[in-house]
Amino acid sequence: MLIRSTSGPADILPSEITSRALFEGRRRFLARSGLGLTAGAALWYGLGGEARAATARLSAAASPLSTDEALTGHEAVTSYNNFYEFGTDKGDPARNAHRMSTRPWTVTVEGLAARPRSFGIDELLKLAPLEERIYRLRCVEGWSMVVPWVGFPLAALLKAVEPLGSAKYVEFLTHYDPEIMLRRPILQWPYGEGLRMDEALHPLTILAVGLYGELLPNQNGAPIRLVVPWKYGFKSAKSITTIRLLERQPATAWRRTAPHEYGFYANVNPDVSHPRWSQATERRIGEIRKRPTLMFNGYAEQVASLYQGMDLRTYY
Ligand SMILES: Nc1nc2c(c(=O)[nH]1)N[C@H]1C(S)=C(S)[C@@H](COP(=O)(O)O)O[C@H]1N2
Ligand SMILES: [Mo]
Repeated sequence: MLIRSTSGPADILPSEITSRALFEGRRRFLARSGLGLTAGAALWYGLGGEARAATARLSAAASPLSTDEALTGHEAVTSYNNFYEFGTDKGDPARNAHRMSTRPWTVTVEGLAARPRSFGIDELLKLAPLEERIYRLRCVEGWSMVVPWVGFPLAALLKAVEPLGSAKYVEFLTHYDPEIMLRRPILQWPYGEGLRMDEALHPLTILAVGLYGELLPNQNGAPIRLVVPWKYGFKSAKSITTIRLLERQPATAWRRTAPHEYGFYANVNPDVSHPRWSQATERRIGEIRKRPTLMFNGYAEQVASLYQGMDLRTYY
């Protein structure tokens, strides 16, 4: 359930703005007590020079698939980003992504399905019960975070369009607007990613619409992005507009650019180095000492069976 205030800043009392500490404390309490999560928080957008307030409360049930590791702070999660359309420095997306308008927004699901169709974003927010999924995110660059996403299984959306038996892969294409995004072809725009159908239907694979109980900030891929926790971050395409069901493996943005460095599978694998650096360890944002990287980012128990019999050096 999503409640959005249509009122302006004058109507919002300071007491209604839930502080982060309070939010976290309440979330922990709810998690401990086994109750569903009802997170309240207020977002302040700096738009066109004047501050505009919008309350965006996402109500989501705590998922048993969450990790209980310490969360990376909200500030780091929303200011240390990769979203190359808005620039290649970690701070660029937070500086520039406010230019993207995320309402109205449509996601078109097309290709090999019995009922292909488009979904408005508000429809997607109600498609399935929202859950809070606390997942590790590991970037191929060697840093990692723990993020409290709010979202729903991608499988719920795919089932709604009834994939045909011939659909073996799912392609994701994201928003590209040269008026507000980089024109230099650092990657081929729009950003594309892909999953095999069994990966796409896996219960760990979600479409996220929020984090920390709030609607997604633009720099994190508003209004809807993929999160595939056992794969490197680059699989988790942001600001999705098109989802295609295909018979053949789609091309993907990073693989097009550097096929020897970025494979289709992109499973977190400490045994297979990136050609230019090791993937054996990672630095959790906020920590100094590196920690060992776990196979499938720690989700081996749930996903290793998907890759049985595959040589993970060939299919990296
Ligand atoms: N559209 C788009 N999606 C993207 C990217 C991008 O450049 N463009 N970067 C990817 C990479 S490399 C990572 S590590 C994650 C980072 O997600 P975060 O900024 O929310 O932590 O987003 C992924 N999704
Ligand atoms: Mo990444």
